Amino acid sequence: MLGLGAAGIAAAPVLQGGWQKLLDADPVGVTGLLPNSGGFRYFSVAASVPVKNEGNYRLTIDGLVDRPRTFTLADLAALPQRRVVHDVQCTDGWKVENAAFTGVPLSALLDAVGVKKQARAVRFTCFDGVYTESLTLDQARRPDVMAALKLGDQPLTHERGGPCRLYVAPMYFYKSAKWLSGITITDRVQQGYWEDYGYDVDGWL
Ligand SMILES: Nc1nc2c(c(=O)[nH]1)N[C@H]1C(S)=C(S)[C@@H](COP(=O)(O)O)O[C@H]1N2
Ligand SMILES: [Mo]
Repeated sequence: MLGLGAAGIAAAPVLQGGWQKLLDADPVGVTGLLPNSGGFRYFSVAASVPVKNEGNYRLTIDGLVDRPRTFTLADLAALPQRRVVHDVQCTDGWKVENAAFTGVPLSALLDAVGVKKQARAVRFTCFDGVYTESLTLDQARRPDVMAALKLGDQPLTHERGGPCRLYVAPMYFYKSAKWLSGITITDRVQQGYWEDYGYDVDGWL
């Protein structure tokens, strides 16, 4: 839809209602035909988001840890990767079946920095400067929770939250913070962006 450009944006207020109905019904799989979407719909609560790449991307892990550390994209790519295939589901009703995310299990990152005994939760921040999320430490250590670098075996695009996003396979997609830039280990769960508007902190599918 973004690819429709200025003409599309000008027509959007008129078209939006019908367009959305078409997407929701998806009679011929039209969402899958939108350029590069793969069935995903673009979400961002920030008006604009900087583009980051191998050169300037950083992921900082701090808080209740023994060895706070900043990872480059190369650091993350050098760690053992896990591929998880799972259905992605947004609370808005759209769904992508059998999405394949690949990345570094969060448990490996937690082990790398050494989590202190009093730690109970993990807070995630993003380089859009706005979005936040959180998990309990037990949830964060699940094998199907990762700092994802790839989708469908291709580098994660900016639109999908690249170069690195959180992916929490067993929960609604709002838990999967895009443009991940910070992980802070805390002593309690601090609710995230959408949870301040009433979403469940435990967003199990
Ligand atoms: N940084 C950031 N992460 C985010 C969001 C957002 O607005 N900003 N939206 C969430 C919601 S509600 C959904 S459904 C998914 C959408 O991801 P997509 O744009 O790759 O489809 O990202 C989640 N993570
Ligand atoms: Mo969502």
